[in-house]
Amino acid sequence: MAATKAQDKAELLATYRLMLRMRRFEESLYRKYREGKIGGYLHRYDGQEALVAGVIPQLVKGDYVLSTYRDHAHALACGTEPRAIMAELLGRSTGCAGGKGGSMHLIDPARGFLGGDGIVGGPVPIAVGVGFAIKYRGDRNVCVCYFGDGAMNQGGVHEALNMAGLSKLPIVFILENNGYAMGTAVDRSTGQPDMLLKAQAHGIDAERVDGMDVVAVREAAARAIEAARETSRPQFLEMRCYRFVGHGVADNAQQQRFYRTEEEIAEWKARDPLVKLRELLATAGRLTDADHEAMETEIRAEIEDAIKFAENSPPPPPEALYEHVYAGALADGLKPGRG
Ligand SMILES: Cc1ncc(C[n+]2csc(CCOP(=O)(O)OP(=O)(O)O)c2C)c(N)n1
Ligand SMILES: [Mg+2]
Repeated sequence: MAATKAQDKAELLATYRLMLRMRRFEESLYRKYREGKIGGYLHRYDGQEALVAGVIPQLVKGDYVLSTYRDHAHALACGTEPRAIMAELLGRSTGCAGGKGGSMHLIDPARGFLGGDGIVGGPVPIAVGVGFAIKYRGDRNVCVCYFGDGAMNQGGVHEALNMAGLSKLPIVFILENNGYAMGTAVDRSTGQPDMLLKAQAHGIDAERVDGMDVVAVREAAARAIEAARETSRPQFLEMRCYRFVGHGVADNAQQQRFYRTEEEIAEWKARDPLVKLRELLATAGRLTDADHEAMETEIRAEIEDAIKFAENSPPPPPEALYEHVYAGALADGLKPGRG
């Protein structure tokens, strides 16, 4: 793990707490899924927490975040209430998307979180629009856009990267390179697995980061965010990481055997970013076992509260089907009873 200055230790403790919340939240969602309380898909972020916890807390008011369908950690880091996230996953009207989006479509515009996206590569062209708006209005903000290695083979992603590079838009692109797009390894899906070359081909500054080391992520993110904010040059960070669980809930241990080995999974789990950061903080005298237990208890209570809130909330009413589909007059025309 990269060395860190003493004054950063307090922030690292907050980072650790956030990562632990993400991990415990994912575990609770999986339990709810198995109880049959969550419909549709569920993609967990276990193992990749550093990519979000090392970046989003460095943003300021007015900055934006876009994510993929693997979006629970991003929402938590943006400050979306756990109650609103849990209720969304359980399909309740109190969810952050009114219970109509589910796991892949968390959203919280008031906190700058412009949402998850079920379309592979979908957030990248949207980030170009957001980056253009920031620049057009003369704001000093940035847009952070997350996407996966599989998205790097999408046509729209390259068109968007080209526009960002050409128009010098204040975007930090974060490639969550976990080595696989569902069951397809990176080197089985592209003739050029060097992701930095792909970004640089569009005139974008690019850097590779160890996504298992949250200190390294924080440092690279600080540089990239400042560069995008100060110079409006887009930045691209390829973060090497690994998802500890299957692609989605349907991708169980048996299915994963078709594309990755037990040894490979064990090697990456030995580099668990939570364990590494806990060790760093413990060695620095910043996190005792008792502190850790207290943190766990608080987080457990927060999750139980979110579950209770969600389970006591009603589902969206049938007429909500007509809301948030079209804007303005067209939407009014579609309301039931209006012809
Ligand atoms: C345009 C599009 N094509 C295919 C899919 C089906 N699909 C869902 S996730 C996925 C893999 C994407 O992998 P990656 O971008 O590496 O993200 P990861 O799941 O590893 O986080 C695919 C092909 C989709 N959702 N959208
Ligand atoms: Mg991937």
